Amino acid sequence: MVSVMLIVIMITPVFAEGPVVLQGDDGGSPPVILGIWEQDLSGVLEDGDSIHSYRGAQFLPPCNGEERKTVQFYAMVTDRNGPGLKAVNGEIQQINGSYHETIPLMRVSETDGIGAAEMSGAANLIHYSIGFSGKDVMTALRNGTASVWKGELTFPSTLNAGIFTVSVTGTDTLDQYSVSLKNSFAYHPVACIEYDFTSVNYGSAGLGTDKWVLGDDVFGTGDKPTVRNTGNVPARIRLTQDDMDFGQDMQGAWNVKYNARMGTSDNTSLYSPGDNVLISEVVSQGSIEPMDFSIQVFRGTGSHAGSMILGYDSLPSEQPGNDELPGLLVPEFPGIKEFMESIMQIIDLD
Ligand SMILES: [Ca+2]
Ligand SMILES: [Ca+2]
Ligand SMILES: [Ca+2]
Repeated sequence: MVSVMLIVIMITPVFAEGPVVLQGDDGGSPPVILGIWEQDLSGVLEDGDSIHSYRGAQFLPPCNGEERKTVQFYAMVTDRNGPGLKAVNGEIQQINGSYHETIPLMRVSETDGIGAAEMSGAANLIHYSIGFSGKDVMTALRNGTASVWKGELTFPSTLNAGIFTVSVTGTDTLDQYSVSLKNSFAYHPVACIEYDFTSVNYGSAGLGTDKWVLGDDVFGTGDKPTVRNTGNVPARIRLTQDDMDFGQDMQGAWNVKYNARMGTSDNTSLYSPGDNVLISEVVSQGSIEPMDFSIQVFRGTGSHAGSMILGYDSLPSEQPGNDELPGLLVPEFPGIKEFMESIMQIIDLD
């Protein structure tokens, strides 16, 4: 009896190919998740860290209207049963959030799997199970003792910014579960402010009268100004206008004044040319708000045109506790073209 046990122990290394993990018994040992990662469809694997300065994945909202955010989940799995792996599942949830999804991962072809693993490994995205190196895992993928599995999730761009955890588990044909492997990714806080107007036409007005252009809550009716936020944190609008060449009087007072308000608020911001105005109302993520603008001319004649510059400040996430989360970096320059937008303003004096 003792000698038989010894033979088993000695034989095992003789048949071993590659890392120790790939050895098992006749199928009775559970699968092992060797490594997992997340990537997006941006072409650079993670649009929140395109040069891969930070370990793991950092993502941004698409900032493109109704477009949703898609994240792909990959796992590299081994089991002595090889093709007898039955299922691989991912559980994704947001820390301090209500978002919680469980998705199946499907096996991808060996060629596709190896290609994806090489790219994500080079981008420092992969979280390996303790005891396994990238080299171990690549060897296992190449000799066919491990396989790559992939799942996908698409969520609204306006989902709160924050940290998401990913937990992947595999099952073999004997219904034995692997230990789950956990990772996390960041959905970076970015407000995506979009306007449906490229000009504000005050029309014709008399001197000294307050002439308003009223917005609506329909995005796409540019003659009635509207702003929306398709990002994942709230924002406040900033704006400044030039003097449309109305100039100043002898005492240095401007010959024109402006006013603006947003949403359903009665709060208005009265300002002069060159003032940097911060609208007090907040554009929440996912909301569509009307913007109203007015002009009052004290001295001048004829037609005037000028420019208005619109910008915004991102506000902290509405997600409670998100400000305490580690590793949630705010991109210094998110590369959003709407960050500052210059539009035309026009008026005809009666
Ligand atoms: Ca097994
Ligand atoms: Ca990264
Ligand atoms: Ca509109």
